Amino acid sequence: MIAKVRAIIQEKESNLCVAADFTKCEKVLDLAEKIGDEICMLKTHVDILEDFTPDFPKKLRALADRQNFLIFEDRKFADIGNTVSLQFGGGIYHISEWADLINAHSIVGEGIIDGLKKVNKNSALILLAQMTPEGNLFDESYALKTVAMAQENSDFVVGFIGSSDRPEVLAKIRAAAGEDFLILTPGIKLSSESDGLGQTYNTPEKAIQNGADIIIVGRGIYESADPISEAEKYRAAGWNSMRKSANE
Ligand code: S5P
Repeated sequence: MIAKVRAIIQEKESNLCVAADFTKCEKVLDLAEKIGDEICMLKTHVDILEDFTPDFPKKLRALADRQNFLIFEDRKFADIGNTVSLQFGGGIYHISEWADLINAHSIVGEGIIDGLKKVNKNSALILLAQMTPEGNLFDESYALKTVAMAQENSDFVVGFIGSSDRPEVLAKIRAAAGEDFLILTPGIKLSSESDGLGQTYNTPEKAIQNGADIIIVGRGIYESADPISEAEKYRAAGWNSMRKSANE
């Protein structure tokens, strides 16, 4: 999966993942179609969709295959192995049928990885090593233990969520993980105002300098009046920063 992600990034010159946090399926699909050529990944929160039907992942899968991007379902699993296996494989969403990437909290220990693996089909797992909100409880020790857990499970875990808001910890995650894992950084905006709900924002340049492989952008793109040209701006900013840091 890591090779696949890196190949898409090179081919499309895009390390941009867009968070399509709409509450209607049609809006997510419409955005995906419009910006599909600009992104390497589309991130979904399937449980915020008010009108979900099994048709949604089918349509999204078709778009992803046609426009060559991956689907990352941001479910943030955080329960015992048995429960997450039911949440991942069953319920009404059947996430294991269609997601290329999923994520989970490491706080509950390795059982969560085993539970997800048990029902896994073709997905790869991202662990949350850090988060972006102000006042979060993720510290350096937690982040580095999360990296160690990933290294023990590298047949399934392919990367981490890392935050540019604590760059010194992110740098240690990068150093410990090496190039064998991907780091995805949310909390990205070209204009870095806050959202009034604790989200912290950094620019694409800063995130890449701090060690991110992939930038995750939500409202900066989908709330803009022209999401296509905004996605192109973020794509170019992320890609140029990546090339610049590769040459340094
Ligand atoms: O620490 C995190 C982890 C994630 S996955 N902080 C985040 O913001 N996210 C997700 O990234 C969040 O759930 C949302 O879907 C996206 C950020 O959205 P934005 O609108 O603030 O760019």
